[in-house]
Amino acid sequence: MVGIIENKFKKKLLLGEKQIGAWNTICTGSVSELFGYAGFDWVVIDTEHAPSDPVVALGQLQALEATNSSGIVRPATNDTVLIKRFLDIGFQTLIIPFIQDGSEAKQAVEATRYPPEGIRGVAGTSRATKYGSISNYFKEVTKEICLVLQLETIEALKNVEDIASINGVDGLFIGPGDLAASLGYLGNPGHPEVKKFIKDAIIKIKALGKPVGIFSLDLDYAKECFDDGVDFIAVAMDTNLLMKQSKQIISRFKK
Ligand code: 3PY
Ligand code: MG
Repeated sequence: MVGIIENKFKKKLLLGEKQIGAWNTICTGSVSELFGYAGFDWVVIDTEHAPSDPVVALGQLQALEATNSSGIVRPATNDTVLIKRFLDIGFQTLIIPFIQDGSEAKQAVEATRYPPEGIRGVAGTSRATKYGSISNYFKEVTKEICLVLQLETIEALKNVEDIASINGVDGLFIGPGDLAASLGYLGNPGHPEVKKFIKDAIIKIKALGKPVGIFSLDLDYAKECFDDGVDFIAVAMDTNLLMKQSKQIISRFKK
């Protein structure tokens, strides 16, 4: 019998250690482990905006586990059954998109908890329990689960106090792409009005005592966000890196 697996990402979050991450949308373990070996603290295995599902994400998580990087899954939606499936295959940290209010936050928390605190279904020999080898899994699992909720609309930020007050919410994550759309600046997350809104949101979330994360491929802006108090930032995405680098190479040879 073995003990519960420590959630390194959550531990660092609680210690206030800043962490940088990568967004993995090319759904293969090769890319996940590449990001891990490159040295990112965490990697989001995206299934919201990527052609993926729990079967594919499992291979990506297994690949990442050979590195020092923490695997985080983003389910396509705040769905109890999907969340259960990702937990059962061994994800400990989840980032749930489009949380709009306290009741949706509560629903997400309950999906990650066994009764009586929640409604997670029970599987005794899942991969999460090392197929029944983790003796204290049911008792200890909650403290190693890290639930991050994405706030990406005006509505969500209006309800940020309610969302943050739900017990079991470990962190909040700003989605600049969707937030920009919600503010009327579709495709322009770098617009000054969006940045101003985000800055205020960061201040609000920090005042509520919650760790806050964000996604930004603009590295100067990402550094500013760190200075403003953001705890974890995704600063790279596989498709973006490949496309950018490919175009740069081609431009050396073709006008
Ligand atoms: C967004 O920017 O909307 C995202 O979901 C990515 O962080
Ligand atoms: Mg989004």
